[in-house]
Amino acid sequence: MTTGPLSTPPSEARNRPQNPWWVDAVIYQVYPRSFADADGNGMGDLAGVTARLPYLQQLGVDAVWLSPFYVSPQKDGGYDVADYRDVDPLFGTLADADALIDAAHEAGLRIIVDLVPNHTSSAHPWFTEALATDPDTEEGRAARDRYMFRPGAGADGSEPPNNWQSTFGGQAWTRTTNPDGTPGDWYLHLFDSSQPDLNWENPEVRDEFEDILRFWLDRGWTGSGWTWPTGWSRPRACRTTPSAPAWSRTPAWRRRR
Ligand SMILES: [Ca+2]
Repeated sequence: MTTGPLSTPPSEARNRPQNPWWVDAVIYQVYPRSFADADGNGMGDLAGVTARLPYLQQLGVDAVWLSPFYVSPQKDGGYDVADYRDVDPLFGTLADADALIDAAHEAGLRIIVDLVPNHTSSAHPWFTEALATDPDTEEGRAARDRYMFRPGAGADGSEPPNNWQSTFGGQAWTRTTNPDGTPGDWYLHLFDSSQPDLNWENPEVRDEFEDILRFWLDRGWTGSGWTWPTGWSRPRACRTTPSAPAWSRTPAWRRRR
C-alpha cells in the first residue's frame, strides 16, 4: 500500500463522490451481423453472441454494446428501424434477446443497446401512416408532425425546402406523393431517403422513445447508447443555411478532462 504524500487519506477517499460505472468501464461493441453465427446460415445472430459471452468475459470487459438488431429492412445495416420493440428474424427472436441478457447477467456483464432516435425506417408504421393519410385532415397533420414534412420551394413546390445535404450525400429531402396522386410535401432525411427524420419537438415522439427505453430496461438491459445525438435538434423553420448545418460541424466526441 502506498503511504507517501500522494496517497489519499482514507477519510477523503470515503467522501469523494463515486464515478458512474461506465466512466471507467471497458465496453466491447458487438455488431451482431458479423460477430458469431450460431445456426450456421451465414449471418451472425443473438444466439451467437450468447455463445461467445465466456470469450468476452475472458477478455475482461465490463459491458457489451449491441449494435441495432431490431426489425429493419436493413437499408442501413439495421440503423433503419421499423419496430424498436422486436428482434429482426435475421438475428433471432425476442426470446433469444432475453436469453442473451440472462446469460450476460450470469457472466457479470452489462448489456447496452444501441437506440436510433434520429429517424425511423420508412417502413415504420408511423411513416406509412403519414404517407397514407390526407395531409389536409387533422389526422394527417398529426401523423406528419411526428416527422419533418415541409412544403417545397418555388412556385409549384417542386424544389426542396432548403439546401440541406444528407450525411450520405445528395439533398436531404425527398418529395412525397399525396394519397390522391398529386405531388405532395417533402420530408427530411439527414441519412438515406429510407430513414425519415423524426420531429423531437413532438411530445408523442419523446413519449414513444421513453416507452421503448423502458421496454428494454424492463427486460434487463443496463442502458442504451443513443446514436447521433448531435443531429436531433434542428431549426423548426428549416431555412436555407449559408454553410453546412450545425450537426455536421459539431464534434461527436469530447476529451474527458
Ligand atoms: Ca445465423
